Amino acid sequence: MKIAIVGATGAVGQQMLQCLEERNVPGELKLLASARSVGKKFTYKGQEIAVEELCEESFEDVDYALGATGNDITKKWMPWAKKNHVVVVDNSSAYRLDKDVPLVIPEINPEDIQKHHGLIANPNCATIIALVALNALRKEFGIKRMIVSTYQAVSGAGVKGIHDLEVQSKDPSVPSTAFPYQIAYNLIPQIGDFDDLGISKEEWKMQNEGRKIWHDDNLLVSCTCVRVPIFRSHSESIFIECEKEVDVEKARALINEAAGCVLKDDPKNGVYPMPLDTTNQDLVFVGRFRKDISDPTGHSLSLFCCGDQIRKGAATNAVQILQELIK
Ligand code: 11C
Repeated sequence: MKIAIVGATGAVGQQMLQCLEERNVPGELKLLASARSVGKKFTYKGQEIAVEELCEESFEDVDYALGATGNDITKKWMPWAKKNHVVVVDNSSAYRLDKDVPLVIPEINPEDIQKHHGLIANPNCATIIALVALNALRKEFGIKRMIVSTYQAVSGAGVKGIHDLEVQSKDPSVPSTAFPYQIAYNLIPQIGDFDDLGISKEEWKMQNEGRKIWHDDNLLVSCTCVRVPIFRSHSESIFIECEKEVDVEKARALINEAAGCVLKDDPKNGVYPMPLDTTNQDLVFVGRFRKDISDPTGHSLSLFCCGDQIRKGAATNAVQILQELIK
């Protein structure tokens, strides 16, 4: 069995390589990237693998592919993979909302994987982190509406984002390459282009992808996405309005048992989720539970969560899907 990582030299592609090794996924590995990365070598399971140029013939000997390229490049190579009957798990947003493409978080809707026609999409990182944190609460209380504010790390914008923060932390006058403004010592309330409603592409993903993953076309989400000067791990402040009255103690107990979650909720003793603590591991930390005091019905809950968006928000989630596929 041969697995290809397409976009192997980027932040997500490199993390996919590490996750495949950590999880001891069987099979040979092929690393594909653009011409300028050809010849770069990476160690996988003790062996050096050279990066090959992504081209039409790349998929002839490949069984599964993990996609870590942007939308435009993904649309170019997807027909090449399809022609060779390669089963693809793709991290771009190019096909996420297509009807015949399952959009999967393995802790939530693993059964959708089997409905694939050669392509399974990995959700947006902020969506994955929020939905993993909320899934058990949704099952118990029923979520009607969510208000989410994200605090998204620069590595969500890839290696250029990491470079901008590193360089600008020392010299703020260096222009950004990944962001519209200086990111060091700043916040930027824009991730993706805005539409006529003033909502950014990233902000739409939480509702559109959330509806598809939870199979709930009535889910309502208001989202504000903000880029913050943090290297790694996205954080999210979340308000949920539920069908049933919520119980804070019950919520804590549910998160304590929930797949993919770690309960971090003892604020008086300084215990709450923080992005430094979730960096370079696969679980979503959830805490700061409190009833929303502005809702007298008691149906609303506020919380805070953090997760490593390159791991669980991208590479780990894709590798988990692959593991389900080859099980
Ligand atoms: C960011 N969430 O932090 C974005 C990156 O839809 O997969 C991933 C965009 C996506 O900039």
